[in-house]
Amino acid sequence: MSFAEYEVKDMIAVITMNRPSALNALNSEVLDDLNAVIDAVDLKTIRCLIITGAGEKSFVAGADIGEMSALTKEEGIAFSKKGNDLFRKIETLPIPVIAAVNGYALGGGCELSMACDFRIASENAVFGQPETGLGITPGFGGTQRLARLIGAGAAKQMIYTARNIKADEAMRIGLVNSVVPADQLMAAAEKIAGQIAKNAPIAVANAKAAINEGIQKPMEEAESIEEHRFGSCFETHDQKEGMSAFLEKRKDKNFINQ
Ligand code: DAK
Repeated sequence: MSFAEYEVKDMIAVITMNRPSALNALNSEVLDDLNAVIDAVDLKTIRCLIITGAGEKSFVAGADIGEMSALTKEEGIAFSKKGNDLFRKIETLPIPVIAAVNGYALGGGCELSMACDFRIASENAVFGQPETGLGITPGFGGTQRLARLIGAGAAKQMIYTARNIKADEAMRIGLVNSVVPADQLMAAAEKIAGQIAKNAPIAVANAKAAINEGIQKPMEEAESIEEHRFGSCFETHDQKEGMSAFLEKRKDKNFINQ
């Protein structure tokens, strides 16, 4: 049994964090399984990845507090690096990753969702960075990604107070893109994944990289990143196919990721 179940539906893959006895909390084994599954995603055929949690109560309730409680400083750094490297791998995958947040997304769970391209939440989703109440700072990118997503002021309030917020508040502050009833969450995520999968994967990958890389840079450098990413779509099969389809008034497009 894996703590990260993997399922492929056509061109869409779903990873289900699967440790329901601990609300899918991330211990070293869970991180290793997630890492192995991410490495196994066939990037030639899969056009969008969805990450969700097993059960109806929790996406991921954070890093495993039991395991963390006994860490030395050195082990703490190694654990943080393990999570950071994995989350960065997810963030920079050349396919979009949607977090379908089906309950608690706390600490490392909130951070995992933020390493995804965007978040769709069920009405019972709860987000939070409870770390300061545990005597630590967020360690899997929370101080950085939360501030970039919702602004420094709102991120500081969430992190300093360690207060959990419900889905409607997460929506209001821009942490999630939409909120749907729990029984419609996967259908909603798969619908968006299907819309993405219809488009040219090379263009989607370049758009993702342009946004991710450009957002860290001053506008002039960011524009240069965009120009290169734009240019690298040209002379591909999919650019010719997309434009030919428009000019020929064809609805069907055959994008082959080349
Ligand atoms: N770790 C380990 N076990 C957890 C867990 C977690 N984060 N969250 C829940 N569980 C376990 C509970 O211990 C319980 O196990 P049993 O007692 O049944 O064996 C089971 O899941 C069910 O949980 P509850 O009985 O507590 O369920 P409730 O519905 O009453 O409450 C809850 C649900 C999510 C509100 C509550 O479980 C809770 O507050 N959980 C902890 C949430 C939390 O604080 N998460 C953030 C963890 S800190 C770093 C690297 C990483 C991080 C930080 C630094 N560096 C190395 C620098 C990340 C930190 C975090 O993520």
